[in-house]
Amino acid sequence: MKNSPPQTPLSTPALEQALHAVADKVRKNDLALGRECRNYDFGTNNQPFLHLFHAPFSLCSHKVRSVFFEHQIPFTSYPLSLFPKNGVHSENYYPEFLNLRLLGRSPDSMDEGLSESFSGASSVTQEGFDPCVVPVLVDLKNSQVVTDSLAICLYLDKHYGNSRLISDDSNRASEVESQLRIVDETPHVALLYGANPDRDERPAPMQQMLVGIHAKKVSELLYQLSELGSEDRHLEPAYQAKIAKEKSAGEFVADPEKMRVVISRTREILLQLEKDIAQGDDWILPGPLSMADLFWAISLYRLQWLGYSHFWNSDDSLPKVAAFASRAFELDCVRKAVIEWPGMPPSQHTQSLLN
Ligand SMILES: N[C@@H](CCC(=O)N[C@@H](CS)C(=O)NCC(=O)O)C(=O)O
Repeated sequence: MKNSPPQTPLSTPALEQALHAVADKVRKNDLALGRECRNYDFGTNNQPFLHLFHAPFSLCSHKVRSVFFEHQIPFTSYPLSLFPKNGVHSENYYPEFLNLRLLGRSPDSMDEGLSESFSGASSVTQEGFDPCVVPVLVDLKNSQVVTDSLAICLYLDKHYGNSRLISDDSNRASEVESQLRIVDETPHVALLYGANPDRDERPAPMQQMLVGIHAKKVSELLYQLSELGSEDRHLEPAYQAKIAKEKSAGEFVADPEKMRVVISRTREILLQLEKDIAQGDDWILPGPLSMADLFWAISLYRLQWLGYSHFWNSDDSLPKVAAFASRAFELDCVRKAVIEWPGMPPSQHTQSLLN
């Protein structure tokens, strides 16, 4: 399974050094970005040993934050700016960040190249390993770096949540995990970066911000490449792979036919979800709340944010999905980690959920 973290603990001093190299750099930017990096200690008053590098609007970060909040696992939060802002370059492209992230590349993704192409989703199983993305979890207690949102969620649940959101029962665990994979393979990235060629309903400020975004990302990557010191030359292939991926993503989302395929694929995924919920009761799977419910809540919230909730809302088209969404958007962990998280950009499609 490609979502497994490295098994062998890393050397603690090397890990602490890599962690502080990124943390020190991003802390210097906090003032310029008006950003609060803080400890969520959930009343323990202990210094958390889990450190999360993430971003306010990143769907992969939403999944991880919701698991942290559902289990009330203490963590130190470093929200990164993924786009250049107020004179600060994209923080996820800093060499210090790539060095940290590459420490967490799982053994089963080592034999494959870095991700260079774009399918519309962000699943590591489909796309391969991207060295320049959030979230990244650093666990100083177990000396581990975990780099994929699904892997991080499974890791947190297993090590710090008594497997409550997955289950100790192997049949149920595999049902939960198969739902997690469906969400992971839903083309959320294409739906964000690309317009619906027939009716673009993404919030206007986001539409404007995304004009020429892939070229801007490439220029940020070229900037970091040009500034690379001799000690970081080993990162050149990682930057080159990301440049190739961003060029491919830019071409993908500019192609109306590809976007139509992505949209109709999303609709099919939701039709299947309707059938799956019909087998259960209140949640996606029968029984207690599972990680599948959190992932689907986050996926549906993103789709609604982007203007795609007509898939389940219009003319009572998918009533089970609609009922699930209303219930799931009330979950405390989803509200705290996603809907009310500071820095989430507004959307006219989700405004009513904030009141
Ligand atoms: N498979 C990875 C994908 C991570 C990913 O694509 N992260 C996005 C945000 S959701 C990102 O950091 N994008 C910034 C970029 O590509 O420059 C995961 O699930 O963690």
